Amino acid sequence: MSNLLAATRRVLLLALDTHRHDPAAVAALEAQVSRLDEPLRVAIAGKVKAGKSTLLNALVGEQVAPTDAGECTRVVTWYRDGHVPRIVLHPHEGTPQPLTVRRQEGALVVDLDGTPPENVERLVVDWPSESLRVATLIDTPGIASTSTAVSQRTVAFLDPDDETPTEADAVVYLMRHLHAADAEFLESFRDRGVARATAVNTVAVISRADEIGGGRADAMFSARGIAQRYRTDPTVRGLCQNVVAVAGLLAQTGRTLRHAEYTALAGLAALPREELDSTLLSVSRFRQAGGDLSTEVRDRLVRRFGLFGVRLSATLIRQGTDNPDALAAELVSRSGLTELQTVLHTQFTGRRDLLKARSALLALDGLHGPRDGPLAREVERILAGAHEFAELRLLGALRSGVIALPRAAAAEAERLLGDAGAATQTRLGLPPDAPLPELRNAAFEALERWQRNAANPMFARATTDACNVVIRSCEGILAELAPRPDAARPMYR
Ligand SMILES: Nc1nc2c(ncn2[C@@H]2O[C@H](COP(=O)(O)OP(=O)(O)OP(=O)(O)O)[C@@H](O)[C@H]2O)c(=O)[nH]1
Ligand SMILES: [Mg+2]
Repeated sequence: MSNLLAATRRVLLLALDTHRHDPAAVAALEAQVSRLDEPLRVAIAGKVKAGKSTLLNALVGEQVAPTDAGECTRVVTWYRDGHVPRIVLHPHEGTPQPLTVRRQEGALVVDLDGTPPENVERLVVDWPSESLRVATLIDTPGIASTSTAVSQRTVAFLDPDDETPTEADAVVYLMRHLHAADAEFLESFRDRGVARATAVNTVAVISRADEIGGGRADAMFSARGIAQRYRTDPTVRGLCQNVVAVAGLLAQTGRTLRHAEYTALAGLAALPREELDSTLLSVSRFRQAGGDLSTEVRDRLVRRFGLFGVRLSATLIRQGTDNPDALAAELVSRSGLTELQTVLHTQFTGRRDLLKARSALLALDGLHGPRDGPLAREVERILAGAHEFAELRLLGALRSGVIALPRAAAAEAERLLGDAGAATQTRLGLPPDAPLPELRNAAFEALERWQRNAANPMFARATTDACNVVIRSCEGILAELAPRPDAARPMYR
């Protein structure tokens, strides 16, 4: 376990002792202690029908989240790794109750068993899944919906301004385009506590990317271009860590492709090209087209692949993708899912301990108690002492433009602070297999460069302070790369 997590656990135990006469506080603190050992909690948020549940399914690789209109899309649902499939409904009041686990056409069916959605605090789905072992995923109801009560449930769940501390350690925020409401929403869950004004725990996704530009063949290319633009946009940079374009439907279907679907698509691919192109101009044309496939099969294909996905699959099969596995892999690779997984890995799971510690300290911060007692001092000591938090704060400041550095220097600072990933090689901008001497050299050069920056008399005080944080990161990297004097000694005696 990292030092930071160990320190966080100590301070939670100290808090437990301080609040031992307050049962509510004890329960809240005990939950925080066990949360430290759990997988990271990642919430999927965004507007109604942004494609949240579909993307969640794509990440899990199974259809566990209901994606059509239905009451279950209106409650917060947790998906955790578990030995046996199980669904438990947690009402706002009363005891949790198990629900029946049922599958229909390969998709999990969730039935609230008569409980009105507004009475449900959350659903917890346990599902055996490799993907969920790394992170628990939380599907949230759409925001800015016509039903404001539903929006409020999501905002209440995510917004640290609320009385309750944040339940999620990180957020994937989906948007189809950058509407004003999206920007407002991102603003609304900017940090107010530990890492003020950073968007360290948010990744944005341009969702349903295949629909961009009316679903033309180059939709994904355009979507990647838009993501790239957002990534460098100063406002967006201040709100989230990264922006990725993903066609969740392609990814979900790719990961759950069935043999019969491949066969149907292969049949379409065998049609004369002009005939196929013309039937695929619109959903209604495609539904009404003659040929071997029934309307029902065509409907299912459109639902599962989207028009873009049907077109793409037929093209791929024509170009030689001659089996279901190859088609599935191709769909996933074109969907942008792999890119998102990489980003989630470097930005979230790679920073697990830091994000966990941050959530726990936020929760402690929310507990009412003396601000100057030993507990408050201990929290302060961790916040001020842990260099990871200094890095986080500076990243936030750099991203939001509060600290002015020349462009190239700012980019290097962000990299050294671990913006693109905390691994030493990534921080130094070198490939993962770079040899040790090269890594050391690069680290020394970076250190010297930032020492010179720190001595620059033209820089404002805040900028010089920022340089000192980067220097500290360089020193950390060098310490990491130094031969350890005690390396030969056994770890335990
Ligand atoms: N073409 C296309 N359609 C998509 C994509 N993702 C989702 N959809 C469709 O959009 C509709 C809504 O998808 P969901 O995944 O249920 O969206 P959601 O954000 O969970 O919706 P709510 O929970 O009701 O707010 C469904 O009909 C999906 O099939 C995508 O990447 N491409
Ligand atoms: Mg949904």
